[in-house]
Amino acid sequence: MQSMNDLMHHFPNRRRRSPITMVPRTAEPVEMTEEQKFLFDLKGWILIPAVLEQDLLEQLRSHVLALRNDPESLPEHERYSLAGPGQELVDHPAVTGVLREILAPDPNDNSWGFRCESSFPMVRTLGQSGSAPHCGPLVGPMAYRMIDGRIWSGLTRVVWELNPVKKGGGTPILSGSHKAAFPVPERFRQFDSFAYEEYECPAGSVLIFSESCWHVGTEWKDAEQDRLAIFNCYCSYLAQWHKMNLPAQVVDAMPAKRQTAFRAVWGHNFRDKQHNDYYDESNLGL
Ligand SMILES: O=C(O)CCC(=O)C(=O)O
Repeated sequence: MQSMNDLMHHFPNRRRRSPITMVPRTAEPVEMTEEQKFLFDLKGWILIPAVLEQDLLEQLRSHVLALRNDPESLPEHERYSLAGPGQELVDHPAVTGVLREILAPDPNDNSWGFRCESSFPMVRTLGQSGSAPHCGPLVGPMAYRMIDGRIWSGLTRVVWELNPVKKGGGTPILSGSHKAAFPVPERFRQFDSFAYEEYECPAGSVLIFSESCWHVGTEWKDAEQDRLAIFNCYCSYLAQWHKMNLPAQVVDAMPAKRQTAFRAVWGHNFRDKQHNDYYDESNLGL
C-alpha cells in the first residue's frame, strides 16, 4: 500500500488535507505513464492504488451509504453519486490524465475532452453478486482500438473502490478480450477464475477499464466489510451509450470546467460557428 509520502510525490500540488466538498481542485492531472499505456492496451484495464485523500474517502463512504440507506437525509439534488462529494471524482487528478490519453485531449484550458455519461453507487454485502459476465460495444464509435499509436477506449468505466478489495471480489476482467480476434467461447461467458483476472487493492483505489472487455461482478465473500464503490462511465463528446438522466441542478453545483464533462453529444454547430467545447444549460447531455 502506498504511504502518504508516496502519494504526495505523485501529487506534489495536493495539500496534505484535501479541500472538502465543493471546493474546486487545483491539482494538475497526473499523466498516464508509458507502463500504464502498455498495460491498458495489453489487458484493457489498469488499477491505480490508494489515490483518494482520506477525508474525501470518508465523505464518499458516507455519501454512498446515505444514497443506499437513507436518501431522504440528503437534499433532493444531492441524491446522486455524481453529487455532493461524488462530484470530486468526475475530474479527480488521478484519472483525468488517463482519460485525456485514452478518450480525448482537452480542446482548450477550460474544457475536458471527455464526457461523464453515467454513474451509480454500489453497496455489495456478503453473498451478493453483481452483473453476470458481459461486455460493452465491440464495433462502432465506442469499440476499443489503437489509432496512430494512441489508445481509443470509446466507452471507459472508472470504478472507485471505497473499501479494500480482496482477490476474487470487485469486478474481475477477462484481460485482452477488448481486442480478442476470436469470439469469446461459451465457457468464458461464465466467470472462470482461470481466465478472468482478479485484483486486490486498498480503499481509495481506482480501476479503469475499457467496457469492450468482458467483466463480471463476482460474489462478495469478505465478511469484514461490504464492497463500497462508485461506478462512473466516460465517453467522448461524439458518442453516448447510457441515458444520462441527471438534473441540471446537479451540474449547476459544479465548477465550470467540471461542468463541461456533462455537455451534450455533438461535434460542430455550423450555424453558430461553434465547437462543442462548452457547457451551458442548453447544452446538457440528456
Ligand atoms: O457488478 C459489478 O461489479 C460490475 C458492474 C458493471 O461493470 C456493469 O454493470 O457494467
